[in-house]
Amino acid sequence: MENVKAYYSNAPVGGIDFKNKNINDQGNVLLKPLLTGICGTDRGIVNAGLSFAYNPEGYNFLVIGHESLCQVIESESNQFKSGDIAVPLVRRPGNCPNCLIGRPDNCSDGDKHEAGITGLHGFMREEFKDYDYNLVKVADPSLGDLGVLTEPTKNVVKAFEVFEKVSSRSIYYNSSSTLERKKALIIGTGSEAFLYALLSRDYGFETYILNRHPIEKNKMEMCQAFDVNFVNSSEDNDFPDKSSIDLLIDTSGDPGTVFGFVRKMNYNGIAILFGTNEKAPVGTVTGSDIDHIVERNITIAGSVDAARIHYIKALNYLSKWKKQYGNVLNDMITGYYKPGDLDLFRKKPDGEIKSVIRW
Ligand code: DN4
Ligand code: BGC
Ligand code: ZN
Ligand code: ZN
Repeated sequence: MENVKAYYSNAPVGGIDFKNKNINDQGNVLLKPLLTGICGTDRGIVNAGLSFAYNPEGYNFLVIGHESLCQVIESESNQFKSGDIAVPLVRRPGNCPNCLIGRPDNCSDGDKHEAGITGLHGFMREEFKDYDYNLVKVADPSLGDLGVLTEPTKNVVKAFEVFEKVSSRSIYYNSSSTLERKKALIIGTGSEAFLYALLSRDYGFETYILNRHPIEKNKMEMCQAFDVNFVNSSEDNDFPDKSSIDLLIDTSGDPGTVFGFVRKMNYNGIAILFGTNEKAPVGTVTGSDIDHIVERNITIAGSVDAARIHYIKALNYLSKWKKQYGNVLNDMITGYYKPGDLDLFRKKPDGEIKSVIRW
């Protein structure tokens, strides 16, 4: 069984040999990217701030781009035809038990790969090949360009799966069976933070999104449209006035900020750490912080990536939100750029929620 790669569902046993090959040479579907989203991970790789990223074996470079909306050009698969719109999966399984059951997002030995991030070339190229079992079809034509948000949204859907599992350890919902007046605080105001805010509202949380400076007009308007409250932590030190945060989601990776708010969490609170920032200043956790976490049964969980099911659910959420919020949702894409606009990787454009490259 050594070196045999097994894949879930209809995927063949003995799939990609990762050694000396890359994803773009193999597959039964030829794809052309339409849009590529840019995120904190891409900027981390380009600016040498992500130590876990590495090149494919045998290469001294990595093609980046993991948030892709593609069109099928040619297909030898009966599941796709030319003209179909598809989103490729980022993470490709290794051989651990979680990878073998279709949950490489929960890989138990780290022997997996991520396109455009860890050991596999990504999708920022004019065309590439992939296998049908690595592609999720975008069936709703009304989504249009918003299909490019499938990849970042899938992370959020998985993190809420973590929330559901942890919250089931005790009675977390109100006796009215809802989450009304339960407080969710999301740290950060980037694309992932706004997607978390949308899903948090969907669950019924009273939702707050936070940064340590004011946010631009377009973001304020988006908060209003989504019924989300913005907190500027540099002006409002007292938020929340008592320990009342039921769900804390961090997209900043800043330990000082995270533990500042863990101190303000409610009984049975759940904190999900999602942001990574190797350059963040060191934070302090005190004995009374640990006391607070223990005495209140607070859980702090990490969440990374997502599985195929979360991409499918992400597409359903995006279709639902498109109906609910109309063109406001389109405003999540704050800028279209060309493949050669390299400044995009060094500096965030003002008011950026999601910048995309149009091919
Ligand atoms: P992003 O747009 O850079 O979002 C980070 C946000 O955090 C920005 O709005 C920052 O504001 C804000 N921020 C930074 N420091 C603080 C602070 N001290 N207090 C409040 N807000 C702060 O990146 P993204 O939305 O694309 O991704 C968010 C994070 O999640 C990144 O660290 C990614 O590496 C990570 N990520 C993880 C996964 C996964 O686990 C997937 C995708 C992304 P400003 O500094 O821009 O003003 O699967
Ligand atoms: C991607 C995830 C990936 C994570 C860490 C994120 O930007 O969305 O799929 O697991 O980076 O590499
Ligand atoms: Zn990303
Ligand atoms: Zn694994």
